[in-house]
Amino acid sequence: MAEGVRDVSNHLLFEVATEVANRVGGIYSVLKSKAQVTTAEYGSAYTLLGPLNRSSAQVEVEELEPKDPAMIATIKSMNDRGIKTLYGRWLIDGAPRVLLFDTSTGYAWLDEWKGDLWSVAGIPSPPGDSETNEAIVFGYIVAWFLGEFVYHEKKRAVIVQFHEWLAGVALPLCKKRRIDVTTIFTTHATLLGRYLCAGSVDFYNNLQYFDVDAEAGKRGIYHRYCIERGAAHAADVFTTVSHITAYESEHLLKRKPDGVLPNGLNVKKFSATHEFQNLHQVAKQKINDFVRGHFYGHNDFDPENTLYFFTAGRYEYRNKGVDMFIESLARLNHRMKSAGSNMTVVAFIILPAQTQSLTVEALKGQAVIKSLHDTIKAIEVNVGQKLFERSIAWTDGQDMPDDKDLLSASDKIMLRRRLFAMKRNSLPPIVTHNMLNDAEDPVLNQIRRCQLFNHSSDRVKVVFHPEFLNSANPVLPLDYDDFVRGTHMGVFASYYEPWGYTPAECTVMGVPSITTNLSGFGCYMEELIENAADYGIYIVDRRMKGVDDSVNQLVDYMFEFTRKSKRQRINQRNRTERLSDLLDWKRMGMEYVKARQLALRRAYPNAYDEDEEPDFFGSHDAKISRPLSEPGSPRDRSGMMTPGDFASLQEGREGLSTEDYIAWKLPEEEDPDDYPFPLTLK
Ligand code: G6P
Ligand code: 1S3
Repeated sequence: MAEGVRDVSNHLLFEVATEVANRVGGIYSVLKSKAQVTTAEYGSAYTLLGPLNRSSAQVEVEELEPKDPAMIATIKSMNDRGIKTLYGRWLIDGAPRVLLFDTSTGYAWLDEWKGDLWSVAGIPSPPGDSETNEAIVFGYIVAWFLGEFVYHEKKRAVIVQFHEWLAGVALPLCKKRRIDVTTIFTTHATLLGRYLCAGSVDFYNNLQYFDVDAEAGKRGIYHRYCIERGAAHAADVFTTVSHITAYESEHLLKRKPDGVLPNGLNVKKFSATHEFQNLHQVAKQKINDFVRGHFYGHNDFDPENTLYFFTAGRYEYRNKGVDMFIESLARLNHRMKSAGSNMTVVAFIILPAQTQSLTVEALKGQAVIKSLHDTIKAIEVNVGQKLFERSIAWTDGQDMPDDKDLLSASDKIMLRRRLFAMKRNSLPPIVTHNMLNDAEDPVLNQIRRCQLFNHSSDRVKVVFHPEFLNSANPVLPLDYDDFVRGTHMGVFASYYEPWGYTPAECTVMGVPSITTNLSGFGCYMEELIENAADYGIYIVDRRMKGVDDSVNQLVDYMFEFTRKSKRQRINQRNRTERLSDLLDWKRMGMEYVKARQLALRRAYPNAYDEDEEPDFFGSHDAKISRPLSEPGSPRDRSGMMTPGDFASLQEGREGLSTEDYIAWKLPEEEDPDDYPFPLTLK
């Protein structure tokens, strides 16, 4: 097919990733939350390609018959040669089409493909690395699919966007085989970055000096690194998720990204502010129930004066800043005690680790409180009944029914039993599960070192829940989103965080969060808002400060937060939630649109009137300025704005123009005094 013949305006889009309809981590969140805006733009011209994970696809995908002739012919041809596929609709907002390949049906060719990868791309693949084998088989199947697809589909241009190295093997193949598609590679982290940061190197100050091949070799990931680097270089357009990861990619992958595609969220706005505040209250009650059970026998702190902080994410102890979080909790505890604070902080650490089961103690805690609850309910009925009978029988001149006579002896015995069942000789536990490796677990060891043992005198209590949350959990029966809503603050002190969905999710739910200027999200917010802390976006400086100073800054933020009144917390939550439009895919997705425009331009320059390529990474120094009003609020700047406004892909001439961007205006502030719900204020 001659260059420029394909129809670029009526093009097709494929996105390739290993987390399509298969929840593993951040890429699943990207694809799932973005689906709505992408299908709104492309309709059935958009298909996601991924490996088939049967158990997850059973739940998330509804099988369909393909309608597009090229799709039908390609799937049939691959099925005829033994590759099993599942074509269908992903059952999420936007309902995008997905084509999932059963990679197990491609392993017959594994050795042949490994040899080919070495000869066409110089990428080695030593034996015994099943993750790499899977990436190779998936990559070859995707390249096979794309090659056949464009053979059948001769008219329309095809854009293929690949996410992360695990889906990147097809990229050098597309290039070598000259498959007539245009490609984008988006990396959500770099392999070397993740490994180096997890160790004890001064990563950011040495980025330009690393001997990348040697470092990858030392860590046994040279072949994986080759796939990642090969993918970055073979793509027509190379992008990443934040500026900090762009800088890292330039040095570690040796290609400067063409642009930054930040991650958005599918923001669902409530029509009134108080609705999300009510949800906070409802979810908080559920966390209160858990806390009462977990701390049975030691419930000497008032739920009204208790704040819930949490951190959550992939168990990368140093990269996700869990080390810094625990250290800062110990210092916060000391600070609150010294200041005679009447507040209590319960800090949750939600990191999936290897566990055997819930502990007996965790289960017992909930059971003990439930029995107490049931007993008191029964007593309530008895007392009510007695009071009613005494009142009916009452005549003028008699004494009023006396509350002392209302509790019967058997009620008292029942109550005594429950109270004695709550006696505990040990301290409330730190961890809710039996860990497979309790003695070596870094989180537990750090908690031991800092002696955060949940003593009554401690103002900071710790609960480590080493499993993802879900509403069927007998101990903490809440889904993650509901849990987040019920908390007061998320703390994500990351050292390595290309984007960071966790604080972004907090923001759209109106929960303040602390993040760092080493996370893509933190840098994005810092760029955009001068007075971010007023909006519940606290950013710890981990770039210019030493570790000790960063910890102290984190402690200051948390301590100041404990001193806020309820009204201040409510106001701040409103402000935080008002930022959520900033993170909506409706805005963030513009960078994806620009990347696709660029990919088309690069592959089919003849399809455009002018062949001058836009200026990538153009810089703007625009920033939402400090508010004129008191207290500070981000003011919409004059002109328009997207995340790309501060250095990312520039629009092509006949692509997007600035006028296409959505002007961002901070929603009007709602006065809490006007809320149709009672405020119990201090
Ligand atoms: C929401 C609810 C209020 C509740 C408040 C508690 O705003 O609508 O009814 O009083 O949350 O806030 P707090 O920060 O104490 O959890
Ligand atoms: C990566 O997942 P992670 O938690 O390993 O990709 C995410 C989605 O782009 C990103 O938010 C996160 O920072 C990266 O680290």
